[in-house]
Amino acid sequence: METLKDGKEASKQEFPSVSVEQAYDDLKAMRVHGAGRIARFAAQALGDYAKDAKARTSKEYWGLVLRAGERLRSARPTAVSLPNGVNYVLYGGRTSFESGGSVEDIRNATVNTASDFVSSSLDAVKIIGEIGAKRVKNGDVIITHCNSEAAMSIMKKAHDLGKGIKVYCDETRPKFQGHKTAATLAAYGIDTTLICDSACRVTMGSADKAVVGCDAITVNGALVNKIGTSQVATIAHEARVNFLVAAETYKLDFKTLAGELVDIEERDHTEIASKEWMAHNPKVKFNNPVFDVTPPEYIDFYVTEKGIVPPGAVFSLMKELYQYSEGAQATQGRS
Ligand code: RI2
Repeated sequence: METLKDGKEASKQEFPSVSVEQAYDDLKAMRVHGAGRIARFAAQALGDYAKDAKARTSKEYWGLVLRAGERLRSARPTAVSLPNGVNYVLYGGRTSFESGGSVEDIRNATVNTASDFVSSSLDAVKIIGEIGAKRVKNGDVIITHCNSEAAMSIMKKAHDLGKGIKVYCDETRPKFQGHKTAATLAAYGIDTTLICDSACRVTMGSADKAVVGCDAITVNGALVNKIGTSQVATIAHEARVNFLVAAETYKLDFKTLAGELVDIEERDHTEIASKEWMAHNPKVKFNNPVFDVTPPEYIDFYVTEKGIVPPGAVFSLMKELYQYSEGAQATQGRS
């Protein structure tokens, strides 16, 4: 526990307190990554900003908070957890603003909602582990992709239950987040093997399940996740290996309900070739999309904190949770 300025004690924060601009830079440069982590990081930064922002009127104060939220939301386009997390925090402040709250009322509502979001996000990852681990059998061999806290929560819980699992992590080029997953799972005591991405098909022959994380879920139940996920899913489908997706419900992409497509982030080309190599090969062009789309037919089910959700049930879940979306707030004249 640490002691805050006002003398109250608080649990240690997951991230250091930073300004909105610093948070934007950290998100953009992927110094903080992982869909759940970036949502919590942005929610915390927005809550911290709301705590200290100075304004004479409620309208002025709320305008500052909205602009800070907009800045954070724009840092990364694909992982919908980021705008959803920010929108959730704004939902609290907006309710107070619209009911005529004072600056202090809106401040408290925003700060409290930010902290609610962070704690419910951490709870969701834990619950996903508990639910997902029930679907893991003793001795299962699992293949995973990239670095997902929610997916690892399932594997860690299965390990805690003594299920004796073995995990293959692929490297996940170009940023090699699979190395982080392998290091984390091995340190946790799980039998872990790192493979290169192109060894996925060879390895799938001995796998019982593929378990991956999620950056966004579309209205038709498709998964948007780190580039290469759809290859893992296609290979799992071919080998009749179950494909499970660990996803908190704030990864539902509500704008797909209104017909919009998910914007796939294209990152710097130096992630796939050095500047020196580029200079030696000036005729080569580069593409570096960092997410891809796995169709619902290749997904057995999503493991969410609300339970198991088959891809065909995503539409109903979106409707149930729509009130928290940016679209719902805009429709109600709240943006
Ligand atoms: P959790 C990551 O994106 C990966 O694509 C991972 O599968 C997904 O977020 C979900 O991660 P990035 O931020 O929320 O590394 O489960 O681009 O941790």
